[in-house]
Amino acid sequence: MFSPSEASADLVSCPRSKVCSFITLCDELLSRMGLEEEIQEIEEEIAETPYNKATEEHIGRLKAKLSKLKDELAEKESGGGGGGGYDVPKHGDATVALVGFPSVGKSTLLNALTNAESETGSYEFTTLEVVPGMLKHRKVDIQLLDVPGLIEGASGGRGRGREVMSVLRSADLLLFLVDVFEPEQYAKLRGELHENGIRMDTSPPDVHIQRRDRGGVDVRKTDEVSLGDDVIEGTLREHGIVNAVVVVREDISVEELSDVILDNRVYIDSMVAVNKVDLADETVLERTRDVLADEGVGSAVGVSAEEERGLDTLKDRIFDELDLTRVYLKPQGGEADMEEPLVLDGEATVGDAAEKIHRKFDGRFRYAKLWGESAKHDGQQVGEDHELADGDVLTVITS
Ligand SMILES: Nc1nc2c(ncn2[C@@H]2O[C@H](COP(=O)(O)OP(=O)(O)OP(=O)(O)O)[C@@H](O)[C@H]2O)c(=O)[nH]1
Ligand SMILES: [Mg+2]
Repeated sequence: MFSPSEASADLVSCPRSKVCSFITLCDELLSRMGLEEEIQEIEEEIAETPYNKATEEHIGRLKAKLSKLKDELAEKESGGGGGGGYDVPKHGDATVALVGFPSVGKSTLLNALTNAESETGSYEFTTLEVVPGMLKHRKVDIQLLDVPGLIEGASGGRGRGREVMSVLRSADLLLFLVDVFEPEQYAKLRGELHENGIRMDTSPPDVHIQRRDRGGVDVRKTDEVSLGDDVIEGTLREHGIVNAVVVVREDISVEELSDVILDNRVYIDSMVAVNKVDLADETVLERTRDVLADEGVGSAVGVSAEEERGLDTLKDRIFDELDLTRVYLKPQGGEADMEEPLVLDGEATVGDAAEKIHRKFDGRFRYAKLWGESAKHDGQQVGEDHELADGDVLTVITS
C-alpha cells in the first residue's frame, strides 16, 4: 500500500507536476491507490477460498481479474517513466542483463568480465544508470548490462524499478547475481520480475486465440489440458473477449491463459551466479546451495568478482545459456573466415544465415554449400530450410 509520505514524495518528483494540475495528480494517485486496494482484496479472497471443483471457475475468474488489474497498475506506473541513462542501444551478438540487489557486486563483476569501468562502492545504489560492457568469449560479442540494484517492490515503481525493468525486458538472457550470504534474494528477484510481466525459463504457452464477431467462445483443447471449458470461457470474458476460437495445446494455468490474452509478457532465459564466495566457508556455501536448490536452481556458478575467481566457468555458462549458433562464412572458392563468425539463434537455418548476411538475398538465394556437424558430407548442397549446427562453415550461392 501507499503510505502518505510516499504519496507526497511522488507528487513532488512527478516530472509533469508543472504542467498538470494538482487535482489531476490527486486523481491519478487515487486511482492507483484504488487499484492497489482492489488487487489486495482479490488476493485475499483467492487465499481464503478453498480450491475444489465447485470453486474452480470462481477462482479462475478472480485470477483473471487479478492479472488484468495488475497489468493496469503496471501501465499506470510506467506512464511517467523513461529518462536519462536507460535507453541502451543493443550492441554485439547478444545482450545479457545483470540482475541483483544493491551491493551484491554487479558493477565489480562487469568490470572484471568486460572492458567497462562501472563505478563500484560499498554503499547501496552506486549504479544509477545502465552501464554496458562488452565481453568477447568464444568469438562472440556479448553485451553485458550493469543496471541499478533491484529492491523489493521495484515493479511497483520503488527505486528506479520501472526503468530497470524495461531494460531487463529487452535482454536475451538474465544473469541473476546473489550474495553468497543471502541466497533468499533470488526468489525475491524472480518475484519482482514476474510481477512485471517477465516470464523466465519458459516459452510462451501454446495457446491461440482467434477473435471473431459472433458465435461465442469455442474452446478446442488437447487431452492434457486440465482447465475446464467454463474456466477458460470465464477468463476470456473477464478480459472482455466474448467471441473467439481458443485452441489450447498445453496444460496451462489461468495465469498463463491471462498472459496470452494480455499479450505483453516477455519470455527470457535466466541463470544464476553467486558472488563473494571468497568470504564464505563450506557451511555457508552448503546453505546457499540448499536454498537455491529449493528454488529449482541446480547449478549456480560460484564467483568472486573481486578476486576474479570462477570467471572462466561463468563466461562458459553465459555462452552456453545463450544457445547461439556460430557459422563461419566461406566465399565461393575462397578460404573460410574462422575469426568472425556469423552469430545466430540456437535453431537457425541456412535461410536465417542468408538473411542476416544480406537482406537483399531475398529471392536470389539458390543453394548453400555446407561443411561441419550438420553436414552429411563436406560441401553438402543444402536449401534454406536446413538447420545449422554451431561451428558450421557455409557458402551461400546466389543467382
Ligand atoms: N569480498 C568481496 N567483495 C566484493 C565482491 N564483489 C564485490 N564486492 C564488494 O561489494 C561492494 C559492492 O560492489 P558493487 O560492485 O558496487 O555492487 P553493485 O551490485 O554494483 O551495487 P549497486 O550499484 O549499488 O547496485 C564493493 O565494496 C565491492 O568491493 C567479491 O566477490 N568479494
Ligand atoms: Mg553497481
